Amino acid sequence: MASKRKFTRAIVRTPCLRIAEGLTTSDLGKPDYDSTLAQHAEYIEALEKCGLEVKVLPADERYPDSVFVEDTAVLTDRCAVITRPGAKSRRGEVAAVREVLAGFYDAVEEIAPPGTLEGGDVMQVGDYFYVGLSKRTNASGADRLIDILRRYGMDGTPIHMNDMLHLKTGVNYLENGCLTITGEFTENPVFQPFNHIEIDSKEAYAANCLWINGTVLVPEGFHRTKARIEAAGYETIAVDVSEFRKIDGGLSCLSLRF
Ligand code: CIR
Repeated sequence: MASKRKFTRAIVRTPCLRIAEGLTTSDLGKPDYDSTLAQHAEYIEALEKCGLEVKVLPADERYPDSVFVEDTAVLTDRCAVITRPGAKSRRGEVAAVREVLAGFYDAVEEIAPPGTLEGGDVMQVGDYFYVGLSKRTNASGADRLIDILRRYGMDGTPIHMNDMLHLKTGVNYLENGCLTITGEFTENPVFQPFNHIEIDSKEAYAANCLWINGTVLVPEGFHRTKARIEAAGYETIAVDVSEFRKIDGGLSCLSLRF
């Protein structure tokens, strides 16, 4: 596909033994630890197939949700922004990510209190960032992020939302003017200028797809969505993340790309 965007690296974090204690709203049961490890390895392999060098952070037993590194930072080509997760049990996850990002970025910014922000609420479209006001990201966190982005020549806007966990639970940018989109976001005027690959409620989980260097990772088992994305001209890789789904995690949550 035509987008010139290019990622070269990703950061992921090994699932910890306490992953079954992760926050969840689903009724899909508890993740099985060995299966999460196997699926995580498959996920890393998919990132590598897309050309990324993957840095794997060690598991941290203090934080059951720490495998979902996406929520701990917002990465741009000019700066990294360390978040302040709205979920209190996740707040300490940022320390290890801050440390590793300091090795890759000269400019590392922070979301300061009373702001809260989780990376799953941030969707990048070029130099413009859509920031979901979810239960995890408040107006102060969104404003603070947008202030930081402006200092670096970028911009953004807050997006009101009702019932999804994160913005990217329901809308994801596949570059080339194209979004996967579902539920409450489908009719949002802000997203009307884009081409929509509308995901119906039966496959809503698959709206959280992940574009990497022209290939789209799609969760395993969502055949209609996969076919629609392929029909739009993308290569796809199906990745089984069913164990992470049990604690509300999707494909994008499992990595930071830059
Ligand atoms: C949580 O509730 O925080 C985790 N169990 C799931 C986080 C998913 N992250 C994401 O969508 N970016």
